[in-house]
Amino acid sequence: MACKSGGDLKTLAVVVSGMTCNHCKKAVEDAVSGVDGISSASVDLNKGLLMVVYDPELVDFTKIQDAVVRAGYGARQG
Ligand SMILES: [Cu+2]
Repeated sequence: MACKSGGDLKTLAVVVSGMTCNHCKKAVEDAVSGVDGISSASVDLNKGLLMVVYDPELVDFTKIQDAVVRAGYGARQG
């Protein structure tokens, strides 16, 4: 491929702890969405799961985890 942008995006499931309501859901989604290389972040509040679509050349799990922790929640790889 000649074009380097729009590379292979990956999907990651992150188990997020400490979320109790839609405010928490939005706080986590907003925090992770703001990280460079994140294409989309959506929380399933019932499952306590964050689904992240990301560019592995720009961001890794540690950076995603940092964003979740800064927002006040816990994160581990699911
Ligand atoms: Cu909440």
